[in-house]
Amino acid sequence: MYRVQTSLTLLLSLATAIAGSVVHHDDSFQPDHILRVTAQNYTEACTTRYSVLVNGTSPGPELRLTEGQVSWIRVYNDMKDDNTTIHWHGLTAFTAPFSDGTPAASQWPIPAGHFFDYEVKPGIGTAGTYFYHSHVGFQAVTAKGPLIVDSNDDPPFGYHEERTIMLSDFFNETDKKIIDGLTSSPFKWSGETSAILVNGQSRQRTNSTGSCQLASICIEPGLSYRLRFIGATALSFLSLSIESHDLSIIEADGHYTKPLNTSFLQIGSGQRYSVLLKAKSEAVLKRAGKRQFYIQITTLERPKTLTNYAVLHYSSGTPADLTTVPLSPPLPTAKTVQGWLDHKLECLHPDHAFPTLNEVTRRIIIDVHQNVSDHVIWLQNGYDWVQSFPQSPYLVDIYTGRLDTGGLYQRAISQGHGFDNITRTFPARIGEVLEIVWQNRGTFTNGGLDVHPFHAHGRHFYDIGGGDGEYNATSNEERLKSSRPIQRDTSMLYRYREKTTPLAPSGWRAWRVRVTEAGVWMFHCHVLQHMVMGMQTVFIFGDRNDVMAQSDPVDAGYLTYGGSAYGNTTHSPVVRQYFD
Ligand SMILES: *[C@@H]1O[C@H](CO)[C@@H](O)[C@H](O)[C@H]1NC(C)=O
Ligand SMILES: *[C@@H]1O[C@H](CO)[C@@H](O)[C@H](O)[C@H]1NC(C)=O
Ligand SMILES: *[C@@H]1O[C@H](CO)[C@@H](O)[C@H](O)[C@H]1NC(C)=O
Ligand SMILES: *[C@@H]1O[C@H](CO)[C@@H](O)[C@H](O)[C@H]1NC(C)=O
Ligand SMILES: *[C@@H]1O[C@H](CO)[C@@H](O)[C@H](O)[C@H]1NC(C)=O
Ligand SMILES: *[C@@H]1O[C@H](CO)[C@@H](O)[C@H](O)[C@H]1NC(C)=O
Ligand SMILES: *[C@@H]1O[C@H](CO)[C@@H](O)[C@H](O)[C@H]1NC(C)=O
Ligand SMILES: *[C@@H]1O[C@H](CO)[C@@H](O)[C@H](O)[C@H]1NC(C)=O
Ligand SMILES: *[C@@H]1O[C@H](CO)[C@@H](O)[C@H](O)[C@H]1NC(C)=O
Ligand SMILES: *[C@@H]1O[C@H](CO)[C@@H](O)[C@H](O)[C@H]1NC(C)=O
Ligand SMILES: [Cu+2]
Repeated sequence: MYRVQTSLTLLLSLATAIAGSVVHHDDSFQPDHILRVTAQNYTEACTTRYSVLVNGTSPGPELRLTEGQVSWIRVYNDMKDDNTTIHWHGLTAFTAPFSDGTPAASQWPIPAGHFFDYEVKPGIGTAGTYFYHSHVGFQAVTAKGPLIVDSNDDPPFGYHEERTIMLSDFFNETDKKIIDGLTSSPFKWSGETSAILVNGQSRQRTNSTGSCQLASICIEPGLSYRLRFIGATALSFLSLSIESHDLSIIEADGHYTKPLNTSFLQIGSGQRYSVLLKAKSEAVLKRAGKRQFYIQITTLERPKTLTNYAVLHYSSGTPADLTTVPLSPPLPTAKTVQGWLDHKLECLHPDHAFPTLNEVTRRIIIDVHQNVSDHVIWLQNGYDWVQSFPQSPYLVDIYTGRLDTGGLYQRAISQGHGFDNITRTFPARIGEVLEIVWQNRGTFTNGGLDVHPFHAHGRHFYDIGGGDGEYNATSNEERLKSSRPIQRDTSMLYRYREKTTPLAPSGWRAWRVRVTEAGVWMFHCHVLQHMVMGMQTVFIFGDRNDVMAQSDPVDAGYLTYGGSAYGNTTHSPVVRQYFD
């Protein structure tokens, strides 16, 4: 299974030999940004809930980074009894090896009372819309915030101002109660989202008791806006439209696109879109006799549809009315559009890096289905993956030599699916081009189906489409002849029907990925409930030599839980500077 290849002593001596880049982040060190994670009672949607927060609010503060520039982000875990990590969603190929923020995969979590310095360097050309969130348990339902990458150059589209619109779910139960229910026998579902929050705000009814309000997005007549939508829901797949306003999509998951006009957006957890919105003129507003327009947001694919609102408000002497909630939806109630934007959205600039079928070295089919026995779990090729599965993080095990990456690759290839069932990982060699197919199948044993927003850490994938039934590479290749796939980091696996026969194929989503960055990258459904129920996988790119060559040996302080790379009140961390 695991084989010790190198002693820790050797690693330590190597680290000493190049000690120049191992630095003590003592009192003189100034991080570029600081985030403080707490757990406390917090009120959203007129309801108080014990929640994990960043800087005392949900969402936490917006972070702005500049492409090509190194940022150190210090994350304090101010909780009393829980671990945390922060993941830079969408930026993950641009973080130092231990900075991806995935517990059990790329790092030991930050223990209570400790802090960790994340080193992040967004690549040139990655200016766009991202977010940060905890990757521990169910914390990301509240512990998250917008992350915007700016460019030193002007954006390729003109607009006067921008607004960030972060969408999340409100669940009334605590994280602990939700996780306990999802992992217990008998199974207890979390319940459905009780509110859709826009920038942390939601009001369910005009007569709701409490001071909660609808979110207000305030704009000026005549100006043009870039609206940055961030799908940071725990569960909800949302459809969103704005009364009397059309939108023009210009960015998806950090990639500029050719403008595409639409009357609505369909946003899964983990996805982001920027749109241009042309504000109405003063004269048009006068004729219409109104200065505020509802943003109507509807949950899709759930047993019960929830419709919530926010307000697009044209500033004037009078404040917006943020307590009147429509009794019935002013816009038609949205239905799922299967394969929305597939083969339609195009890269703004021609992208010559798309891997053709000839370049594909391996196709990996990942069958996903729910399995109901004493526990209800989600399986990938017959196996679930949860944070408690590995005894120590894979990346740590690669550095210590506990994980034999050569043997791992051999096993995975010989077992047929490219999956190693001992470590529950998909290893790949640098230079490979993978075609990865997520194949939706009916629940064992009742045939139920669900939709899943699949997210990849590491280098973004080229999305080569989705469809009903079972993946057919030949017919998909025909389809690709007339389209230019774009890169994304999250795309939807649809279900096409609510139920089928057990294990029958019902929907697929296919990606192509160039294996370039050595490291440990989570590929998972972004629905927090599904993650807790096992819907996660781990890709290991490169072997031990690739990982070491890329990053040099690390200080031993990264290799143990609460090690010296993790600071606390009496200890300043010993940190390896990766980029500078
Ligand atoms: C978070 O709060 C800390 C102090 O509690 C502050 O120093 C820091 O600037 C805040 N972070 C952001 C991104 O606003
Ligand atoms: C949070 O509120 C609950 C219920 O009102 C209460 O029992 C608990 O003590 C509060 N926790 C904290 C940390 O204030
Ligand atoms: C925190 O993480 C450590 C290391 O993975 C683990 O042993 C411990 O149980 C975790 N603590 C909690 C409260 O989950
Ligand atoms: C939220 O949960 C608490 C405790 O379970 C319950 O008392 C309360 O009624 C719930 N509130 C809503 C709005 O569902
Ligand atoms: C609030 O309004 C809803 C209808 O929107 C009604 O069903 C409910 O009884 C009202 N509640 C109160 C406290 O008036
Ligand atoms: C898209 O919308 C913009 C602004 O509303 C308009 O100027 C443009 O002509 C539209 N493009 C197409 C292709 O319809
Ligand atoms: C799937 O469920 C069946 C019973 O319905 C059970 O026998 C089997 O062990 C389960 N598989 C896994 C991997 O849990
Ligand atoms: C891995 O798969 C092989 C071949 O299907 C099987 O014999 C073996 O029991 C599996 N091991 C584990 C740990 O699941
Ligand atoms: C796959 O698609 C090709 C081309 O459309 C078709 O000829 C072939 O029969 C399909 N294969 C299966 C297994 O359906
Ligand atoms: C702080 O970190 C140092 C070095 O890792 C460790 O020896 C010490 O026990 C830690 N203190 C606390 C309160 O955890
Ligand atoms: Cu899912």
